[in-house]
Amino acid sequence: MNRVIDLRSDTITLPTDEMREAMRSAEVGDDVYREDPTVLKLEALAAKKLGKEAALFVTSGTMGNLIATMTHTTPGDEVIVEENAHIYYYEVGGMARIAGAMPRLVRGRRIGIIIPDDIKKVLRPSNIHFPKTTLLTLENTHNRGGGIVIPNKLMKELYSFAKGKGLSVHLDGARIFNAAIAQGIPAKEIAQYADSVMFCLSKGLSAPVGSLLVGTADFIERARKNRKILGGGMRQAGVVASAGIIALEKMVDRLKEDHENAALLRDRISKIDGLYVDRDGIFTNIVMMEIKRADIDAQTIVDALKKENILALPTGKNTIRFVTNRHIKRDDIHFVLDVIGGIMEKNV
Ligand code: TLP
Repeated sequence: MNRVIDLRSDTITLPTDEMREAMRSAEVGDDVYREDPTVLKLEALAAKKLGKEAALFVTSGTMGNLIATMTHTTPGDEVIVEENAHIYYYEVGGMARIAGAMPRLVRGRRIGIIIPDDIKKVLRPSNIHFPKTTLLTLENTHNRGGGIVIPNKLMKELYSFAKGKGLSVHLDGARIFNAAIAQGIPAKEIAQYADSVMFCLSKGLSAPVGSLLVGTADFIERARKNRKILGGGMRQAGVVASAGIIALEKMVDRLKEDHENAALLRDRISKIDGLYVDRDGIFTNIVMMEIKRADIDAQTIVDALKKENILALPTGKNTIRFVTNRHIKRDDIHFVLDVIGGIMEKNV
């Protein structure tokens, strides 16, 4: 059977042999008592890399974002969210259901990028009838925005605007290292423009499980309590944290290769008649392809790709997402481009 070229997500990446070996021999203890040396090591490393005082190891990005919202807000508070943000779009409404927070959506000029003026439009003055607005969430890189980076200059502007309005800022930095590599800066230069950051080990960095929430020591202490409420106290979690340490120490720099493969895919797709990919911005390992022909939809193309052992994700009636990752090689990209070209010609 031919190898499957899986471009549905970077979450599909498998742990490396080195990770598996580290997991087998990890020194562990009960992390709820804070006695797991490997978790403590991962948390210290994460805090250092992101330039924050402390970190908390959590099961997933979704849990990290939810804990951040619970920790920054009081139930009933309003949270400012870009309308295509993962935290709003793909996290099962946990912000409302569990944190009890009310999202207030902001629309930018393009998916994923908002500027202070966009937020100004939805900010309310103080009034007896209004909820308290306490938090702004940002996402960098932006998933539905096709892996677009919020340029660091804009991060700075958004952060100082939010602080001026008395808001806390949480960054969904599931792919913050992609944003850092794409801009040629350390991740902590991005993280300085947020009070808390969640980032994932289990995406392009290839760890099997886990995300981290970073912030001030006081914030993380309160977040730890909220993690316990959600059942996220994980006991001998050093088994998986050990892979996370390798993810952070050894897997960041290679993200560049994923970006190069995605850039090739993006450039070539944009030359195929009937297809469109936004190229105006800084992009990373996600390619969001739009179909501009009425006679063919996303599902038809995804089904045709599957017949050639290529997996991609329809994200709307006319959009398909491709995510490059460690298992995708340059030749795979050429093959995928040939197949897409063929599908578009055959369906004329
Ligand atoms: N995103 C997944 C799916 O949920 C769509 C993917 O395949 O891209 N923030 C962002 C920006 C994300 O892209 C994701 C995962 C998360 C948070 C949630 O992380 P997990 O899956 O660990 O809960």
